[in-house]
Amino acid sequence: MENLDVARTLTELADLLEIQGASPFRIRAYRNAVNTINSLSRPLKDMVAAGEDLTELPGVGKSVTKYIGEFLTSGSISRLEEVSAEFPRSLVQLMRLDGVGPKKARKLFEELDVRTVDDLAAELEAGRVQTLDGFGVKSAAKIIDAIEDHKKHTGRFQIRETERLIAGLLEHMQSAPGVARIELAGSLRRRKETIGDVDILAELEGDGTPVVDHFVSFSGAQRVVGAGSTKGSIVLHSGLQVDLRVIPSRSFGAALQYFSGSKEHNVAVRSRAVRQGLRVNEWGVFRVPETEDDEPIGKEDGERLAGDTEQSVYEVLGMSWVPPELRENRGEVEAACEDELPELVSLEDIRGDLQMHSTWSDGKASVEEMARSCLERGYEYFALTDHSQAMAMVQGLTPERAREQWAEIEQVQELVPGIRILKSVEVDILKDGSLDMPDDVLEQLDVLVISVHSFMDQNKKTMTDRVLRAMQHPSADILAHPTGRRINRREPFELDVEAVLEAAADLSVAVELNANPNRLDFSDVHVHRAKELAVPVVISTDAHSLRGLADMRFGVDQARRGWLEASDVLNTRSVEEMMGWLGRRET
Ligand code: DGT
Ligand code: CA
Ligand code: CA
Ligand code: ZN
Repeated sequence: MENLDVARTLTELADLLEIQGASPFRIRAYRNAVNTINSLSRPLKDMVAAGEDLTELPGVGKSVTKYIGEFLTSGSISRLEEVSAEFPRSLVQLMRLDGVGPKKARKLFEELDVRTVDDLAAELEAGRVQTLDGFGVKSAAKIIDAIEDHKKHTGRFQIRETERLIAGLLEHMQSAPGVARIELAGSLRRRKETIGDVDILAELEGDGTPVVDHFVSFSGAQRVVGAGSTKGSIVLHSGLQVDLRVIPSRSFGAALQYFSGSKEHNVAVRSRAVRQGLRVNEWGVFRVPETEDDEPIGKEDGERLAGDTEQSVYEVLGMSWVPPELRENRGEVEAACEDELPELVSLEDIRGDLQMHSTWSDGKASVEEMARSCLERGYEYFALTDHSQAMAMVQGLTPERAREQWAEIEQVQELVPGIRILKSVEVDILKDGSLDMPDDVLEQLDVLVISVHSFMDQNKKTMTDRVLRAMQHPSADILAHPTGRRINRREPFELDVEAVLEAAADLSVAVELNANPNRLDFSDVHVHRAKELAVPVVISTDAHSLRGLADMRFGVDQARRGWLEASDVLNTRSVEEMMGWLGRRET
């Protein structure tokens, strides 16, 4: 059992209790415990085995400790079984749909016997949902959209989720017999925002059976899909599939190249090879042998030219080594042939973080804690961007509270002189494109971040006009999470991205690549276009806790997928250069 399985199950319990209408305090307690579990660096099962007292963990009480114990030994929680006798577990999926939530999920279940998302789709189609108290045509339309989104995404896992889900397996594979090394391939190596399945390669000469046996014996495997002498496949409890291939050293580079994909990249590489009289496969690069008749060619027939390393594979084809993030057949094959690949931005290039929240709005840490944590990360500056007052449910800043916060920032700046704290607000772009803060406050900010959080169902023209109007504000610096998408949860809102990027270039407004792996907004394709239009991109974590600051690497990965170099990313600049850019509109 992985910690993530425990967290998932406790979340399910909290969700079902919410549907049942249990005490909000209890539900909150379970969710707090889930947060703690998600940030643990050690497996709970090891902690329990070592006799540690889990109630000493923040947010973990007696009952949660009991549930964890039950789950680790039996794979289920009796309390969850009880509640699910009353409300089926499938209602959890239902309540997570945009526009549904716990109360409506319960109502749908009690009045229409809706148990699953499919049931709900059928009832909507039949027009029965629309007639329920508190639903109506408009909310039905919203739910229909949400179901569509939900269907599109089932089966793909967020990249962070994937990393967490396979952490235990990778550790398990460290003790596989005779393995020289383990590498990740596939979409995970290319750092795609979502992952279909995980591909793992193990380097080994000789018989791979013991390695595959070790792999399929992993305790987190729910079932074994297949097991042979050179490959195996398992499905984890979460439903995530993992494919293992065992590869001899002479072919390891070729296999890594092949299984890293993408398929489109590989096709382009291979057709280039064919024109050179060469053959590339997962075993190596070979000169195509002259054959009599139509004799079939074996996998490793012909003179072996390369294959032990990836570099050797690309080199023999006359190409530079291509960073995995670029392997999508978006021009990287041609660029690699001309030795014109970009020098991609890296995490070490980042010198500041320009979006984060503190306890002044919906963040969990104080200004001082955020400052010290950013300093520890080696940053030269950061912007504190609590929400504005339109976000009432998270205590968004009124003008008065913004000023109070500045006083605190000045105090913290004295306590933590090693890092420059930029005064900022993530100001809501209101329905009509005006900004949720008076100009006299906006003018005094060091940096102004603007973003849409409401009325996301506007049509494309209305939304685009709204965003363009906001960008025209003379204080606007950064357009944050520009499309509002939530990966696997909410589609981007309707927006003319091209028009927004052109305006950004004209108005000298930067666009954000929100590094939170739930968002990654702008996407790789969008930031690539930003680069073409010379629009500066800011990679920001939008952290709501100290831990959230660590999300920067996901943003950098996405930026690399968008071909960005350090010079394309605003927050690779030094504090002096950044202050210069922020003063760009002053004479
Ligand atoms: P995913 O799993 O949907 O997130 O995406 P990938 O790229 O990991 O795809 P996957 O797991 O089906 O295959 C891993 C890599 O193996 C893929 O990126 C390229 C290579 N590959 C698999 N099947 C084929 C194929 O039919 N033709 C070619 N050229 N390459 C393939
Ligand atoms: Ca894959
Ligand atoms: Ca695969
Ligand atoms: Zn936001």
